[in-house]
Amino acid sequence: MSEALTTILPLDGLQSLGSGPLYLKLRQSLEDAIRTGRLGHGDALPAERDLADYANVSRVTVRKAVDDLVRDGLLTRRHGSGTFVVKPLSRVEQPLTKLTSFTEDMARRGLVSRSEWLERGLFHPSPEEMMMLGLAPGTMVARIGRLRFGNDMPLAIERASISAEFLPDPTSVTGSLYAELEKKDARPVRAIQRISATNMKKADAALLEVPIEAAGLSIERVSYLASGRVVELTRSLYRGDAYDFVAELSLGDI
Ligand code: 16G
Repeated sequence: MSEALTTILPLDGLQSLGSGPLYLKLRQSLEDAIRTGRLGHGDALPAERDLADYANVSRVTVRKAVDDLVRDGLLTRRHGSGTFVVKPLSRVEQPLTKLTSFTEDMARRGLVSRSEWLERGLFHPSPEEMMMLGLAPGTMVARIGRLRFGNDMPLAIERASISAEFLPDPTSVTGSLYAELEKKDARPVRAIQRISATNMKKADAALLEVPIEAAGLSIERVSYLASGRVVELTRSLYRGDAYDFVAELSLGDI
């Protein structure tokens, strides 16, 4: 085993460390390495087999220790690439009074935004899309599904439906959806947003790199043009540990 690993994880004598299950001792050693910074945020954990050999424990023990740390949000498993130390997030404060786009929100905070595509194309609308977007029979709907990142941190899953009348070619959206709609004079000017609490299901948790059942914010945004027509129906799932939505209240007439 590399010398670096012995400095990062001084596991010698794990077996002789007091009583209690081995996996808890290994968990504790890994947690100490993370908390003291010997294992840095974003660092990859050694492969399960290497860790088992190194710590002289079974792979089942390693898996249990790692599972525990994944559940507690200190480690994250990325499909195909391994297990990593989670980077702590500084929470994003999002005012609820401005109709801004994700790209603008990130830029205002000095974060670089990017997206990974989950879905992008023209589809026959669902009955709900027909109703919400006020679509005439026979018209198509553009669907834009994205995993959205701020400084390479997955922050939200957004699935937008837009009438094909306003977005006939969804592949034209390469960056900001609102910038693309603006080009077509169809950027929304008003929106109603509904936010509710949720717990992440397995697939969403994996995309957002959080433990299953982690807290999330489920957001539905219905956006309107000045004419009153609905232009966008977007369902989003935001990481609960990354976002604070802030509303300003004032004393109005009772
Ligand atoms: C925001 C909106 C979303 C909109 C997107 C456009 C919320 C909850 N959602 O994320 O409805 O589609 O911005 O962003 O705020 P874009 O112009 O960067 O693609």
